[in-house]
Amino acid sequence: MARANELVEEVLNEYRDLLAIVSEDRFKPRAYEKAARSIGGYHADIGGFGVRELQDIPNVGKSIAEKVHELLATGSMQELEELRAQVPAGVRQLMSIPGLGPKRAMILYRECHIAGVQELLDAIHEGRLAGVKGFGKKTEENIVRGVAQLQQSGGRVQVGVALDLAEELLGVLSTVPEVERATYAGSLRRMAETIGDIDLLVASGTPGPVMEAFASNPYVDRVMARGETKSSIITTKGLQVDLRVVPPEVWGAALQYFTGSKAHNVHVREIAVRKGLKLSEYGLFEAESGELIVADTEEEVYERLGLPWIPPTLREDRGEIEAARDGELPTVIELSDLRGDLHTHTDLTDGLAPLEKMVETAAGLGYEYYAVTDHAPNLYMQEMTDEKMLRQRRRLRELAEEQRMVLLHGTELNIDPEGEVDWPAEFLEGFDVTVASVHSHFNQSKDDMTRRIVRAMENPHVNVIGHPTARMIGKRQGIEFDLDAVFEAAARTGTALEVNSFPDRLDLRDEHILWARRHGVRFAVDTDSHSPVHLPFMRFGVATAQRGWLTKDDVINAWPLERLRDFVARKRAGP
Ligand code: DGT
Ligand code: CA
Ligand code: CA
Ligand code: ZN
Repeated sequence: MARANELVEEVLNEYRDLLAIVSEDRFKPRAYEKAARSIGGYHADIGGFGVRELQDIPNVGKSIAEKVHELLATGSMQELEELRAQVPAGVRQLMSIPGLGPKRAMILYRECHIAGVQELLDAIHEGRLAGVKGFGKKTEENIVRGVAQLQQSGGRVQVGVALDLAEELLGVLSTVPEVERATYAGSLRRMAETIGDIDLLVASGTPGPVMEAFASNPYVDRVMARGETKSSIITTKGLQVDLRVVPPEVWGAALQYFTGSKAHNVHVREIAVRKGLKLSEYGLFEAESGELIVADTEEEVYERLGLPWIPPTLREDRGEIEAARDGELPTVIELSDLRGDLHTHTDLTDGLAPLEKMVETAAGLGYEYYAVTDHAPNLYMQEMTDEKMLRQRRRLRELAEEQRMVLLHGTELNIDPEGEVDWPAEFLEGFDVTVASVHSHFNQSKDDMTRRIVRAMENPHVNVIGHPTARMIGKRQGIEFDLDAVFEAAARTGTALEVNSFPDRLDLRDEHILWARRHGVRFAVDTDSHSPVHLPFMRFGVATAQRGWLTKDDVINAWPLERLRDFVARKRAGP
């Protein structure tokens, strides 16, 4: 089962939202938000925790600990139930529209009786918001745009959410004795950034008990369709899951078919047709005679078509089939190629765990080096100072002596509207490596934004541009700049572009990576961890890098330490 932490985080966030809607107190909702985040990022499962232990978690005081304990013990929270009774669910939904806060949501409900996204759109179109305090023309336009953004995500979920659920479901299915093999296919196996539905594939000679277990698993909200070898359910979180059961001897063909993408499959099938063959989920057949040729493994299917096996993350018909045919498929980077993480935080700024805990967890992942990159002073709420940074550096150097892993002292700088960063060269000199990111002024013109980022990359002490487009999947579109100009400058200045592994960022995204790669850009696949539980997010960054066709040679943190240090030193030395 999933950790209690995630459930509690979700419930506290709901409580926070409802509080923000009904109460004038600005600090209380903020306290719940912080507690939710700390609990979500806490390294241990809080399932069996008492009030005392809960209070050991950062940002969790006595009163919140008691509420969480009530939730863990009884499955609900009295005060949350009371708020739910006061505020219809649709009002909270209004808050999720980018640009519409809790106060406006409450005004809409109290004064216009609007309690849902569609009702709000109708009211805008009918001009019913004219004259309502706080809803000018400009606000209305922002709302309409925000709703469009929300609907674009169209019920798709982040890959991380889908992967957790798929693994839980495979756990359930693996307990059925009749199951010989089970895996996920579809967009999840291709590790697309968002997932429409989960496709599970099972090999079994006796589908009956498999279907039974699937239809009655604890995550089912309703069963949409149930057949002998095909079923679909909707889970309690609203996500659809399709299951197909196939005979073990056609596993490879079925896996190939259900992994997709559709475009990739169409192209592969054309190749089959040209060879006088027919490819389906049941195998590769002689077209004339209908005789089965292969079905056992994906490798055999591809081989018989004259192709090497193609990694699922590449199967988007973006040239991978031609490359495979010509023997030019890249050897894409693997998780095991990563030697370190170059973008991580501690509780010195907005991280949730102390330096020691982060380092210990990273060392457990087998890294050769690890950079700590807490926020620099211009992100004011983090209250960073030179002294704090230097004190952290001393502590890090001490810790390094007890480690086999090399510890690098870095920072995440803020790129200001002109492209300058926090500290002068003399101070930046003291860091082993730096990340620089856009954290403010997201609405500059495209030209200004391009100049801003290029200027930051021209700084000899900036090594990695963090989450380059600053998008938040399903929430924020991301900044716009001239891609060619920025990618060209990255290659020219010896600045790596980040592939941020956080599942709600995945930034750069796959298409941008493909594009940047053609300019000869180097990349850093980093987690931007704010807690030890974020460190394993590296798998999402690696998958995104694969989808952008990166090899380990393209990625600076897959390099040996000496080569990485040389990358930093060369830029500092100048042309
Ligand atoms: P999603 O669910 O929107 O994130 O994307 P997919 O790729 O998982 O799409 P889905 O769930 O509709 O289908 C799963 C795979 O099954 C798809 O990638 C390829 C295969 N498939 C489904 N329908 C067709 C079809 O009509 N033709 C072909 N060639 N393949 C199909
Ligand atoms: Ca799917
Ligand atoms: Ca599907
Ligand atoms: Zn960061």
